[in-house]
Formats: sequence, structure tokens, C-alpha cells
Amino acid sequence: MNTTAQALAPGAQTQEMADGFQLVIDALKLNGIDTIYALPGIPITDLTRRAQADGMRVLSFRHEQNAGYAASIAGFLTQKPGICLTVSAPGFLNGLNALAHATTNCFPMILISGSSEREIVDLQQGDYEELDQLAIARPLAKAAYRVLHAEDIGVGIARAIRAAVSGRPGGVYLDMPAKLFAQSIDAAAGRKTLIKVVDPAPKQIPAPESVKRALEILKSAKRPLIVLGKGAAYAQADADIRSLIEKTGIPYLPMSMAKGLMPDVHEQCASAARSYVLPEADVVMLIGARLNWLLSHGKGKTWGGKASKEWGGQKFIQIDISPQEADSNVRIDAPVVGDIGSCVKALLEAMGSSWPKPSTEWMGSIFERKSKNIEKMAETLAKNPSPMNFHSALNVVRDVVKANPDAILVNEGANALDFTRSIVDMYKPRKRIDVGTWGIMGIGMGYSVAAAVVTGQQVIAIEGDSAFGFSGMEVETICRYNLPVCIVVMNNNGVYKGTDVDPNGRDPAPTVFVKNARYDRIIEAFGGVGVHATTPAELRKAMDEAIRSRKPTLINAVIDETAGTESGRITSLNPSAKKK
Ligand code: ADP
Ligand code: TZD
Ligand code: MG
Repeated sequence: MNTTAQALAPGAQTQEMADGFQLVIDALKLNGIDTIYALPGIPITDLTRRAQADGMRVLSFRHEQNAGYAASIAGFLTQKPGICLTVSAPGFLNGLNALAHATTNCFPMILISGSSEREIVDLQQGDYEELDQLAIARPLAKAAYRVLHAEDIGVGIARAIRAAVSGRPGGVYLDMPAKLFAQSIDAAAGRKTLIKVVDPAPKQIPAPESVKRALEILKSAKRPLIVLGKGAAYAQADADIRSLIEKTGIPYLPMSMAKGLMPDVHEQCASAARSYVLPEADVVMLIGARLNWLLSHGKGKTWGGKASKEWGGQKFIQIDISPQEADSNVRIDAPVVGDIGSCVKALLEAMGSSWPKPSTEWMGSIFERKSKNIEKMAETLAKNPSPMNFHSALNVVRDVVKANPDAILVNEGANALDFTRSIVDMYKPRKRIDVGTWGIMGIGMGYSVAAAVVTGQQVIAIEGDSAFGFSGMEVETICRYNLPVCIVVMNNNGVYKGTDVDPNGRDPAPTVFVKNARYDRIIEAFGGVGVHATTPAELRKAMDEAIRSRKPTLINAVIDETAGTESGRITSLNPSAKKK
């Protein structure tokens, strides 16, 4: 503990003191948290300095939203809460988006914000950066706490850690008024107040009867299907999930961030036959995936229902840590509530040594559709149009990821997202991180920084040009920390396409950006490598070189501005496009 000696009255012994800053740092370190994603300023500047001096990694960002997204994905990748540290009012609000994002996506994260003087804030007397932050954070966080006294810092951090990682993970807000940091207490007494959290995310063992019920339904299936969600990726139960899938022989469909949990090229992977297996399956086992909009709420035409809200007739087994998740959209015939590691283990044990494989008829029909679609896609990928389109550019990314399966793929945009997800195969768990449950733009550079920092692996960020703009200034951060991040901006001159025009001929259309922008030059301002790529060959060369050198690189990949579609794959959600 780095403490200050304070002189007392003459003759008295020197008393070792610790202040609030120190107790926060010590409490985090005691719990194995060694990294903070931050943006300094009153009242937390010294917290960032002292945390760094004490050996913590302090990554300083250009905007709190990006620090927050970094913290949230660090939580997803490590199962430890990612820490985002901000100043009061505006800094807090900038970080809040990421806190809500963490809660929505079930990522463990703690937003620690400095705040202004309670007495003044509560009487609304107009303090510097006055805002009732705790009240604002509460509805967006899994939990929200305020610490007023130095001796409560240990409890505050312990509660925040438990709330973030136990049960269904989420975002936690921790309010720390400026006065807290300057409070001094006796160092030895302070040390005793710190809590090392024992078993922060306790296992939750499923009830044996729920396991039995699930297996009976699964056994009765003629056309079973497993859907893997990002909860399954988060759980880090990779080997058991693989055993379950291979032992049962059931085809599986990975949700976006569960791609690679099982290799996309595995023979049981049904991604390329998605629109066939969803309506055809008679029993579907969801593992860490919610039946939200991304799965058409488990009903309607996608699932074989006749009308848009009609149930398709399949039975659902749902493995989830949240007991409230079942029946959120359709009836869940067999909820299995527990952590995925324990649930999958229990299923494997209860299954015994032999399990009937799905019929060759079911597997054969999937294989047939899959092969056809993969063949069609291969033809499209092999084309080399000029200008380059999403397919010819992503064909390169596909090869590069295949050759570098440990690299982490960050992905956002509309077409740039949807095409990447369907074209670029993933081979290992937790290697694909993207816009998540909200389909949010702006995660790109924050995710890239955190992924590089917590894994040490090469990061490849495939970014729509609009998407990139939300966090683009963080290329300075990437250069400053010299991180192995290769950003590819899929530059089609705008949101979805670059072809819209103002019917009145006055302004650029709302979806269109400066034509032929040179995003590559942005990174050059900070000493990174910028490349302008107009052909797949140029793109390949630049990506290979970025990965070989591990230098911060931004490749401006010029994409045909007519190539995209409105809203990518989710055109149907767009009210104006629907009218057409
Ligand atoms: P996707 O978007 O990939 O479909 P979702 O975010 O919708 O995934 O769903 C993830 C689900 O996983 C959530 O319902 C969450 O409660 C659950 N979950 C997260 N971690 C665990 C875990 N360790 N064990 C069990 N369920 C988990
Ligand atoms: N703001 C936020 C925070 N999230 C969003 N999802 C949007 C706005 C709306 N939006 C999308 O859903 S995709 C997108 C926006 C602005 C950008 C699409 O353009 P792009 O990708 O250049 O990133 P493509 O390849 O041109 O489609
Ligand atoms: Mg674009």
C-alpha cells in the first residue's frame, strides 16, 4: 500500500494514512483487476495517475463512450468486470451509453464516475458539473451504488464486482463523489475494510428434473437444432459444449458472437442453411441465446409460422442463467436454469454413453442446402469486379482470418456487418465481437483497444465508413499504445450506400459522406500506417503486412458505392423502406 505519513503532535508516533484514491486502487487490485479504461479530469485525474504508478494498466481514451465499450468487451472476454472511469456529469453521460450496452448484452462492467458535492447537487445549487448521476444510472444498470466514506470503499467495490459478474452479468454503476477521494483514514484500518470477493460468480447447478425434462424432449426430436448464443461464448465452457454437440450429432446455428465457439466449417454447422433449419426443426435447444428480435422472437415466418406472430410449432429447450428469460416470447417447454458450464455438464452426464444421432434424412437435407448455398457464395466470392464490392473485399478478409484464426475480429456497420458475418468463417471461441443486441454503431475502436490489451492478439476491425466515424478518433489511442490493430474501413461513401441525393439539390443526402474520403490519412497523423486499397490484391497485401508487422494500420478499402442495400439484412425493420 502506497500511503502517506502524517506528522502528528510532537512526541506522538507518525501515523500511516491512506486516502480514498489509494483505497479504490487497492480494492481493485485485491480483486485481480489490473486494467482501467479511463478519461481523466476533475475529480479522478489523480486516480488515473496513481493507478498507473501502482502498476495498473490505465488506458486513456479520447471519448468516454469508447472507454466504456472497451470496458464492456473486456468483461465479455475475461469474465472479470471491465472498469470504465470517468469524470462527472458530461463524462458520466458519455460513459452511460456503454453501461446500458453492457447491461443489455449481459457483459460484466463497472462504470466508476466521479461526481460533484452531494449537498450542492441535492439542493440543485449549481455545482461544477452538477448532476444526480446515481438516479440516472439506476434504470440502465444491473445495480447502482454510491460510496460516501473512505471506509466503505471496500464494500462498494465488492458489491459492484458481485453484481456485475454473478447470475446474468451486467453493467454496474459506482458513484464516487469528489470528497471521497481526498478523505484520509488510518492505513491499517483502511486495509481491514477491503474485501477480496470470494467466489464472485458462484456456479448455479441446474435442477436434475429440469435436465431430465430437457433430455426427454431432445430425445423425442426428429429434427433437432441447437442455437448457440453469446452467453455460451461468455461462459467459457468450450470443451463441454463441443462434446455435447458432437456426442448428440445435432446441427447447430451460432448467433453472431457465438461464431467460432464451434468452427464455422464444422460439418454440423447449419449457418449456411439458416432459413431452412429454423422453420423445419421440431425441437430447438437454445444455449445462452435469447429469443429476441435477432431470432424473430421465436415465431412468425422465420420459424414456420403462417402469420407474422404465429408460433411455428416447435418445442424449445432453453439453457440460461436467468430464470426470467423463459417464456419471454414463446413457450419454453424445458427451461434449464443454471450457468452454462454446469448445465452442459449435467446434460452430458445424464445422457449416458450412447445417444441416438439425428436421422440421416434431417442431416442430409441440411447438408444439401448448405452445399448449394456455399457453392453459390464461392462463385460470388471468386468474382473480381471493379470497383471492388463487399464480396470481393471480404473474400480477402476471409482468407486472412483463416490464416490467422487467433486474431480477434471486430465488426460494425450495416452491409459491412452483415456481409462479414456471413462470409468470414470463425474458427475459435470469442474471436468475433460486434454490434451485439442493440446493433449499435460505435463499438469499433473501443473494442479493438480492449481486445488487443486483454488478449495480446492481433485485432482485425472490419468497419463500415459510417460505423468507423463514431469512434474514429481512437486511432490516436491505438497508435499511442502501439496496439496490433488492423482497421479496414469499407468505404462506400456513406450509410448503406453512397448514391443518395437531395431531391432539391441543395445539400448532400443524409446518408452520404464526402466522396472518395481518405480515411487512411487519419492514422498517418499519429504515426500509424495508412493504406489506400482499391483492389483485393492491394487489400490482401496491406492486411498481410499489418499482421506481419503488428503495426497500427488503417486500410481505406474503396467499395462500389452502389453495392450495399438499405439497412443491410434488416431492411424489413425500416418503416420507410417497408412502404416501397
Ligand atoms: P445472442 O445475442 O448471441 O443471441 P443474447 O445476448 O441474446 O445472445 O443471450 C445471452 C444469454 O446468455 C442471456 O439470456 C444471458 O442470461 C445468458 N447467459 C450469459 N452468461 C451466462 C452463463 N454463464 N450461463 C448461463 N447463461 C448465461
Ligand atoms: N446510431 C447508433 C448508435 N447505432 C445505429 N445502429 C445507428 C445509429 C443506425 N445505423 C445502423 O443501424 S447501421 C449504420 C447506422 C448509422 C451505419 C451503416 O453505414 P456503414 O455500413 O457505412 O457503417 P455500410 O457498409 O455502408 O452499410
Ligand atoms: Mg458505408
